Amino acid sequence: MKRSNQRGAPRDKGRDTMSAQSNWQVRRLAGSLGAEITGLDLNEIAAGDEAGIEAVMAQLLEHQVIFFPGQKMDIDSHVALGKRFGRVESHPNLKNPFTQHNEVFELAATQGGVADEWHTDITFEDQPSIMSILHMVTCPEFGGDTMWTNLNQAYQELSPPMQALCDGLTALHDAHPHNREDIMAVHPVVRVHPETGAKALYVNEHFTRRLVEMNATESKVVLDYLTSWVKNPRFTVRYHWTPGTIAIWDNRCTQHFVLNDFEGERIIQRVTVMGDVVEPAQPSPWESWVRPGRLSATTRLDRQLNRYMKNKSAESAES
Ligand SMILES: O=C(O)CCC(=O)C(=O)O
Ligand SMILES: [Fe+2]
Repeated sequence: MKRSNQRGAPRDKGRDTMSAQSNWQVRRLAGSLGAEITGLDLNEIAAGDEAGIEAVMAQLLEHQVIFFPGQKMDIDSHVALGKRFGRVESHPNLKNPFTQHNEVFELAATQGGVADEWHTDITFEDQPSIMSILHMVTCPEFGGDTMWTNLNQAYQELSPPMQALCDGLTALHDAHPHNREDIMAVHPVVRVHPETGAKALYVNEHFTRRLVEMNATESKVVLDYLTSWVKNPRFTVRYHWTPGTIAIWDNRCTQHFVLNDFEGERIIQRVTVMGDVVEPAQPSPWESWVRPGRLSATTRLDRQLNRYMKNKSAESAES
């Protein structure tokens, strides 16, 4: 049976998985999520047998974001590690002028690459990313920490009436931060984790634009509330980087945010595992909002949603 708790869910570990991690030291970093793991070489896991990958996945499901300090990974091994978990892809919208590897995405602070708005990666796609694997290549002497928040806990600590409302909603996401408002996807506001069965509050201030079943002003108030609720410090962990650290996070139940409080360069490289299917807590019992009445100045608030709905019905008519 699937189990769910605030921390994600430890899954039953087979004997091989247990022995693969018998020398690991796992140190929890906060009450809500996050653990630092030492005593292993991720290069060996990338090249090794299935038990090592299973063990990493078990730790990820339990802690939602895991950190491996002191690793010495080159790009090939980083990509190989990602491929052990699924299909890897570079960033769909952002150009990557810094590396030759097209599966790797690089962010350099001096080129404007600081992700200082709370988000889950790539939620503007129909099938967003399952997990991200980050290599901290260059980090500042002070500052530049990254925070993660636990979206299972954020959901669980909503009141029952708010949970019931959210369970039946969906939300429109777009790639506006990359100047691509035309790339849109609709996802449930509450999703069910395919492996742990835990429900997560799946809206983020970076990519989520609109609650589909509500009018625009209701949507704004509720979405503002939910996207600020997930930032409750009690749901978070904050990580201070050292060069060479590898972090792996589960995009199905977390958001993250970079503190833009540093000087000089900060470079990260990311391999992104794709192919997520977003399962709702329940099908929405409500129709999508279509603003009744004639066109007016406030019609602009519904224009993007209407465009999305039109595109979708054109697509389904074609197929
Ligand atoms: O720079 C970081 O710590 C995280 C950047 C980020 O948002 C990402 O790689 O998805
Ligand atoms: Fe990100």
